[in-house]
Amino acid sequence: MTDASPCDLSAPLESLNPNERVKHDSRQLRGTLTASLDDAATGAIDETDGLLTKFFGIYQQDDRDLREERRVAKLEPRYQFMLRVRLPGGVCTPAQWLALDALTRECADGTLRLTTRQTFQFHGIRKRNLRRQVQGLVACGLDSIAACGDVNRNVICTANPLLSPAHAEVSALAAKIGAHLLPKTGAYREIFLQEKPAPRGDGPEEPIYGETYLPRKFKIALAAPPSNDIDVYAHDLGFVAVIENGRVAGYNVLVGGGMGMTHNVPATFPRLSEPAAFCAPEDVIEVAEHTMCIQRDFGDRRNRAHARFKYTIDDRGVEWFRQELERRLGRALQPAREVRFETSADSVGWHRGPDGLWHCTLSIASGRIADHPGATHLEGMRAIAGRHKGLFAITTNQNVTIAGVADSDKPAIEALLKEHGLVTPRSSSVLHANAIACVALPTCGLAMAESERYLPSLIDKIELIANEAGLAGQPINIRMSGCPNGCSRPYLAEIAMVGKAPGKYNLYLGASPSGDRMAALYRETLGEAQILDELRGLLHRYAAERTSGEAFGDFVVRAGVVRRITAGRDFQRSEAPAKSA
Ligand code: SRM
Ligand code: SF4
Repeated sequence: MTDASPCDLSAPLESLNPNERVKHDSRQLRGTLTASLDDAATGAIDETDGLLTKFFGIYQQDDRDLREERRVAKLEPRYQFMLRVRLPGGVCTPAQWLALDALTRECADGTLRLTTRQTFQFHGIRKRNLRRQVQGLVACGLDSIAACGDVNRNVICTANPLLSPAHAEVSALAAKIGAHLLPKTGAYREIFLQEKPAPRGDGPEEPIYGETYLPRKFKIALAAPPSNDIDVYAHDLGFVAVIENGRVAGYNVLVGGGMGMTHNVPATFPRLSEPAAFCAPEDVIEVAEHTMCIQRDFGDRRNRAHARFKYTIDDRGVEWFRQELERRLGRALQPAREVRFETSADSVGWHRGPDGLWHCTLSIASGRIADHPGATHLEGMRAIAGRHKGLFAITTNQNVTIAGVADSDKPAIEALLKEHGLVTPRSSSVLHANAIACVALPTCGLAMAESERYLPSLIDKIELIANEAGLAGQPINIRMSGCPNGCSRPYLAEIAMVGKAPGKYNLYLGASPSGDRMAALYRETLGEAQILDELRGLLHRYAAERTSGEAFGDFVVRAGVVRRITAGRDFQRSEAPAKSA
């Protein structure tokens, strides 16, 4: 199916981004990683090896809260590692939950972090514990291969495969695509599991990726309408299930989405994916591979700020892509079909599925599961995992669904939720439930402002204003990112704060609640008091002037508070007229 040739590097390596040389020279991601891990003189690894570990879901970080103190004490930064789990479709078993829980207490910082792409992150792993951490993961049937790096990442899909046969089909396909596009290098097993190199045939070790992998990360998502919980338009490649009579008839293929940008650099912009074609379920794997390989061959390897698939599509057009895809497939595809999304939100609380089983979606503040006095969430989830017989499904809104609970097991789980403070007025609030905050400080090296640690308290204040305006219970999705990279997909929020400097955020407004229109910049560089002042005026106006059923994001666009964004290219152009504080 794949073009047999590995990555076509027609340009000399020297003319490309330096990361291309690192990948090329790494012997399929081996580099000098073994020596780096074995070097006990430092808590860090070699810088070049640090680029390679990303392909294994591992980032070197340091605790930014401790930077100054350690600098003054003439100590090296508090180096530590973040590890992101590869969790196809965001689903794990209770036994796997228990294993992850034990691992974070043994090797990491004693917390589990649910990410905006349906998986777990561990933070604070010291170098000496990295191998143990990976080995523990593999022992429970998981790993972290390709969770980061210039490869196809975790394939995500509408949460909870137990909801219906169509959901199960979509979830199984997500896992299949992920497995098909997994890098084949033996480096992970050799370095972290300390296994002997596996015997190889004559072919290349990476038949799809070649020696330089992809120009940049590549993200695939599958949506089961009417839920757009996975924000399908934010992905490089999206498959939207066309569901007929409860079964998946095929998928619309969407290409060219992505969120990242740099403040005030208009050549960088978030962009929503566009429909390119419709394909049958049995064609999806082939379409996914060819699409990824089109990006492998045409993506910009000179400039990493222009290397995502969204720029390839924006520069060349969807029609070019469709023709190139059909050329590689050797057949024509049908046009995309009509689909309708209602919301990107999660429905928090208990819901009974058509098969009679219960599903309980828990709102987890900023996705962090930890133990605090009166809120022993890690311990509570451990106790639930100890008796739950179904699955855990992570949502991209950083929540978790305890899926597939029988009538007879529900009271005991409810009691544990209560005992461990997992259900509170805050967690039942619609504003909190669908809020998303990226990790940001203290671990993210790119953070310009707080996010995870700050958003819940800011939402408490926004909620008071909303209640005072008569909007209690009105869902509005609110997202915060510590920098413009957009890990919380803020440009798809009705209200978004994007970090600019410590304590200062750009305020974006006006995405649609179904995730098919981006927000626009409203004000720049605001502190908390100014954000709350602006929102007070707008929320009161919304309460007074909204039409029946009109969402906040739709209102601010209709009322001309912000412009309607119709193309990624226009996104940063809208920044110019916004008022700074
Ligand atoms: Fe992200 C980089 C965290 C979802 C766009 N992201 C990072 C790094 C690894 C920082 C770094 O490069 O040093 C962050 C690690 C922080 C930490 O301490 O853990 C980080 N991204 C996250 C997570 C954990 C946020 C969260 O709070 O959940 C999400 C992990 C998802 C996962 O499980 O795979 C996460 N990142 C996203 C998303 C959302 C999505 O994919 O739906 C986006 C926007 C969509 C997109 O890719 O366009 C996103 N992250 C970025 C970017 C900008 C990429 C770009 O095209 O410009 C970066 C920076 C980069 O790649 O250079 C980045
Ligand atoms: Fe870090 Fe920026 Fe992503 Fe937040 S949005 S996790 S600050 S890279």
